[in-house]
Amino acid sequence: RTLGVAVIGTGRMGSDHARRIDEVVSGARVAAVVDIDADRAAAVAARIDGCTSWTDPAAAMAADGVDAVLIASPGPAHEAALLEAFAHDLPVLCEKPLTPDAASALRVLEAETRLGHRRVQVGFMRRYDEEYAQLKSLLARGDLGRTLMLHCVHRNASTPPGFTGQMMINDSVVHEIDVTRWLLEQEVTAVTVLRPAPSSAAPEGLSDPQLVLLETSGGAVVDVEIFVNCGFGYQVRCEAVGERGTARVGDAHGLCVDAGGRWGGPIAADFVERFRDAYDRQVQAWVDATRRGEVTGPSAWDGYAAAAACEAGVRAQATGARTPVTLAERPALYAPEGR
Ligand code: ISE
Repeated sequence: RTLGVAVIGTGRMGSDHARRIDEVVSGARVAAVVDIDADRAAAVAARIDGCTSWTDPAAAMAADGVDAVLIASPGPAHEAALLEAFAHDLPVLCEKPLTPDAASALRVLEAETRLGHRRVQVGFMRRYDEEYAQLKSLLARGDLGRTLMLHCVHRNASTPPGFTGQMMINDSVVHEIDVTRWLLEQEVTAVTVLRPAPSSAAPEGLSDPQLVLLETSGGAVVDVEIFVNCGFGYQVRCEAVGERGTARVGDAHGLCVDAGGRWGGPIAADFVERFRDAYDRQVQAWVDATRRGEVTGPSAWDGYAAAAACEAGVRAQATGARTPVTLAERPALYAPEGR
């Protein structure tokens, strides 16, 4: 039967996901939307047939026709919504970050472990990007030998008001942390952050760009340029350096025009544009698995491990020191094949 989804949070990602479920994804409908801003929720609901609007996530989850929950509220609101979804034993797609710190992510992990079965897929959508999926298969086949390093670039044209240095780690670099864990099938063991003199275009008080170095349990090293006010567009690149060759994703492969003594092509404006297909595939995969009674994709363990690495990253930002990552023991529920 068609899956009735409650979308929690109708900001940028929540309203885009509601549109996606309504117009793109098959097998699901938006049964309810929730926002602390009642007018904003009502405006989204008004565009969707049979959709109700709420200000309280718990009330929406208990409403008729709600079979599953998509959480797209700000990170600090995720823990309460996840625990409420567990209380109703509802399947959840939770936008990243799972929660903003390791202790709260661990509480979510423990609550899901008490349920005894997986309920959460975390919104690490790069795993559903066509190019990243190809890179993952290539590395898994072993053609390039062992992966020694990843060089990553993560640039946003600009940041919304209130975007902080901590968010550069928790909301932005969290993607490279997940990509590193997923591609290499290793944990992040230490984080170091270097900060060049900030760009004069950086908002007051934001040290932008930064260079984040990740070390992994298998001895790989990953560098991430995070530059969230680069001004010229959205770029995400990743080059894997193996023992026998390298492989790279994220070069713009759109239309390339040679004319007037120049060559070049367009640059995506933002992540909604760059990762549109990945978001579509991610939500469709969640709906399909949920209708089969399964939970697949990035797990609460992946969300927790990323949160622990982010927490070390935020500390490294503040101290300038190389900061080790400590992880709790991995419960049997999260066997590695979930990757
Ligand atoms: C945002 O929350 C995302 O998830 C984007 O992928 C990232 O590029 C951006 O920096 C974050 O703020």
